[in-house]
Amino acid sequence: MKATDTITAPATPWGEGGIGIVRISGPLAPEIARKVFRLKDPEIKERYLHYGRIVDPLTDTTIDDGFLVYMKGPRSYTGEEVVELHCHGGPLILQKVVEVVIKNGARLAEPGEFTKQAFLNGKMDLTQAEAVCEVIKARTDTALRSARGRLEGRLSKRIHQLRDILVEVLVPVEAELDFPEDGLQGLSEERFLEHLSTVERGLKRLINTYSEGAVLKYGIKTLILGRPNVGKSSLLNVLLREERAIVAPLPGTTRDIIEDTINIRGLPVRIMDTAGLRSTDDYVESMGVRMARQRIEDAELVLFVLDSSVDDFREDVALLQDLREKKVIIVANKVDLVDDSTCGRIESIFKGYRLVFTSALHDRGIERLKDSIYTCAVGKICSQDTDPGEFITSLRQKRALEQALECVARAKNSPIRELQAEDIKGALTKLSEFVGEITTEDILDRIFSEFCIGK
Ligand SMILES: Nc1nc2c(ncn2[C@@H]2O[C@H](COP(=O)(O)OP(=O)(O)OP(=O)(O)O)[C@@H](O)[C@H]2O)c(=O)[nH]1
Ligand SMILES: [Mg+2]
Repeated sequence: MKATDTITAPATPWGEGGIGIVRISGPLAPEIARKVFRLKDPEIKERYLHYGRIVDPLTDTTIDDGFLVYMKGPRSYTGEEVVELHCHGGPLILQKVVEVVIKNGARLAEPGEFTKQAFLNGKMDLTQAEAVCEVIKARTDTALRSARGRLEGRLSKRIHQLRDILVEVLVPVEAELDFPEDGLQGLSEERFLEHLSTVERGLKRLINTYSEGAVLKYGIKTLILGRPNVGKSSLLNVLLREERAIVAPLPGTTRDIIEDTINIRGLPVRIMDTAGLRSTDDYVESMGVRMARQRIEDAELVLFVLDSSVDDFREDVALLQDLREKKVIIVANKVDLVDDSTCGRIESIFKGYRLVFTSALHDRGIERLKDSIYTCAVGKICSQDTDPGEFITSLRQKRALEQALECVARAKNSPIRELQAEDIKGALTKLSEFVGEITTEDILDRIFSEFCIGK
């Protein structure tokens, strides 16, 4: 992207709504606004809501009436000259407004390009830019709190703290390299190692937040699998607290994949009910079974449901063989129909598995199942004192921190000062990459292409 480009896109979703906003950002924004917006006021004022008409200046036809707001750069979201045109929220209107803005000098923004401008203009660092998308996509309170924290810069602050410690130790190390006779001026060897250990611990702690951060961001893809009639759809309904899927006493009821999202202790869980696994002559049902099997590879967690009241679990055991690579929770359903000794037998048959007894019909064991899903997804229950605003959420972030950690560990153990200095500098570089002070076009493209148009 050239810094001089003026870009435009609808900032509100395509669809029908009371208001639709088209954003223009770049040096030509005020000039384009003057061409396409007829206002009653004598001139465009900064941060003032002007009423007027959006027109095609070539034909002088009115496209819509609405408001114009001008935010003078750098005091704008992107740091550039920004104009917003607020019109009626119809897809055709938005399309026409964008077209006329483009005809008068702007180009269509790429996904995430407004935020990319903001990043390039120093309005936010890279972790904050990534958090913009996460705030928009958050589906649970915890996910939102986590993303808001990063947007406010809490994760970046933590990284800067670690970096400050590294700089503090690098200065005397470099001084010693220049003046070996003076040693590590003002810093004992123990303090030096202590500082490096503090950074090491801080990095490890952040790296460990990835499993929680990533599931908060993406949700966890959970597949309900099992033989026909074991109560898979009943389980989906009781987890969702609504009659989402048809439940019937006949095997082979569910054919399509039924998907929804539930909030389990703040975790967004994307849950899919599937057709009962069996070989069948029914054409449609067999398609459903095939679809269910195809989803296995993609699933991050499988709730394998079985009917506790049957005598023979050999088929369940066989089906579980295909799930060896997966995180599995065995849901022994219909526990209302069996006694304790049967439960014991089931426990011994499925020893080594995570197992929860439920009755979807009588709403029993469901809270325990939720706990089990939560622990399985994030590895542990989120403790009260961890701040989700400091969670890392992307592999990019995780890699940078792991590489920084390797450097710090090497520096701690290296007997040679020169190498220690190099490793400390290496760790500093990785932390700079983390917050985006050092970056490449390639990385930026990858990050911002995840955004939607207009952000
Ligand atoms: N007693 C008892 N019956 C249950 C329980 N859960 C489900 N059922 C009953 O079992 C039957 C099948 O339930 P579904 O939820 O349709 O089972 P499914 O696994 O989705 O079945 P398919 O879609 O055919 O594979 C229904 O009659 C349910 O009412 C339970 O916990 N206890
Ligand atoms: Mg079903």
